[in-house]
Amino acid sequence: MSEPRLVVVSNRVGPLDDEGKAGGLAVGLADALRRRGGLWFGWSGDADEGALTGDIKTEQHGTTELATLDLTPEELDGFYLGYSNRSLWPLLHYRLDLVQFDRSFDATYRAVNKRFAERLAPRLRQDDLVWVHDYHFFTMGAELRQAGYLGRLGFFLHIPFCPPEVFTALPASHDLVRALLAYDLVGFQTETDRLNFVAFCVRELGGEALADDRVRVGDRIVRASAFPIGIDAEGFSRFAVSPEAGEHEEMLRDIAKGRPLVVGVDRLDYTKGIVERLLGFERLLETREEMRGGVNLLQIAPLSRAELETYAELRTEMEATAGRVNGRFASLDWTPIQIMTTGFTRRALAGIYRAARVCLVTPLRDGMNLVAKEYVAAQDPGDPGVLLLSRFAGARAELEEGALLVNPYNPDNLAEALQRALTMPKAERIRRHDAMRRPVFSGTATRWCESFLEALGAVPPDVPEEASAPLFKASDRH
Ligand code: GDG
Repeated sequence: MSEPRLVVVSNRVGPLDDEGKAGGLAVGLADALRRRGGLWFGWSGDADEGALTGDIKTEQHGTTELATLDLTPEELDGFYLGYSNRSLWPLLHYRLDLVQFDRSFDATYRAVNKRFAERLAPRLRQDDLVWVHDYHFFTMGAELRQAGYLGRLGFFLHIPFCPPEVFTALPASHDLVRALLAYDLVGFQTETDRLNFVAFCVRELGGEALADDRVRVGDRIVRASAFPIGIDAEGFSRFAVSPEAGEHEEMLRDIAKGRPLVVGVDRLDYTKGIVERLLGFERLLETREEMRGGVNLLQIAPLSRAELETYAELRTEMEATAGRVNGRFASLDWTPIQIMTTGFTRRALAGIYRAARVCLVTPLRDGMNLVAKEYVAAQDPGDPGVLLLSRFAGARAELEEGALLVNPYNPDNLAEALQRALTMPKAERIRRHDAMRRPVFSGTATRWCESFLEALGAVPPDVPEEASAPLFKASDRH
């Protein structure tokens, strides 16, 4: 029997190639779709007044179809910038201080989930595997059920799931988790996130934790498991020895004039702890005179969500902090911190990682953090660099044996770990890198997809055998 068709739903769709400047989610998913084909459905990235009556835009790439819808300008504000990124994103990253609630955001979020589900449903077959991604689409599964889809439905949350004590601050918290229970399988990055979700079901909804990762709420039984996302480690390590990577590596080594390079690579986001890491670097220079003039920090921070005030403020704060530290410590032939807000190709990025003696991955909270894994994959195993990793990154669960774990809120701890990394003997660097290579090269993006889809495929379909025809005969052009 042939494999069931894979249908992926995520806010942004594509790119399918691995060369783009896409964020973590696209990097992982593109791989699965390139391999097995299917349908990838989501937002086009465009806002248009006529979106409510507009056609689905489709593009065929080999065996994969990309299908997208526009948002209206009001939906862009309420669904994407509003509920998704002003309410859910900070909340799930434990940042109650930054959360904004607005009843209109909430209504628009649900309306977009419903509209997208109603447009997708006619294209579904009952034997598909439908895999919905991330916090933009918590209620999509329940809406697909409403629209008549009975087949297998999975959901994966790429960002953390905060403890119930934090999540209940959201006025609609109960409704959102109940909506999640419409999925057959709910996946998280780590065991911590999974347990937070289960605790919500038990304490807030009167549910019960069952064996085999299952949870029961009323008459619904759902499986909730951790599936840590990975990268295409072999592919990325090949990028690191490509000519383009080599040029970047060489250029950085020339500029550094023998000084070790410390690198940070993050979308400019307050969850990534960029300012905190600059303060840790400042503390290093402040307290260890011998480091002055002897180390360079390169922070690559491509802009994201620039329409939101908090992100614009963060950019100002990052630049001001770097400027202040540079003003304080620079000499005629040395500038301690270099900030870049433009992105690089993935090959160039791999070369930059390889040139760096230390990589700073210091999020205040992060679902996984793929940069940590990319850095490991890009190293020369015979002379690798050191990963400084936040204890609050999901990647900690797999990499803590080899990384130097840090508390990003504590500049003294960052400075101490930086000094240790910069002076670490080669044998220890090799041993630590080796301990991280194993999980990075075995827990790949492909493995992540396979294990999620295997678990989803194991859910008994709720549909009769013959029901593999489209759900509705009507065309979806309405
Ligand atoms: C979410 C979760 C989870 C960065 N700068 C450039 C560039 N990047 C790429 C990195 C990496 C990706 O962006 C960032 O991935 P992360 O995992 O670090 O973070 P988020 O974007 O916040 O992703 C996260 C992820 O989803 C997957 O589930 O790990 O916790 O927050 O791949 O390399 N890529 C290029 N140029 C750049 O300048 N080409």
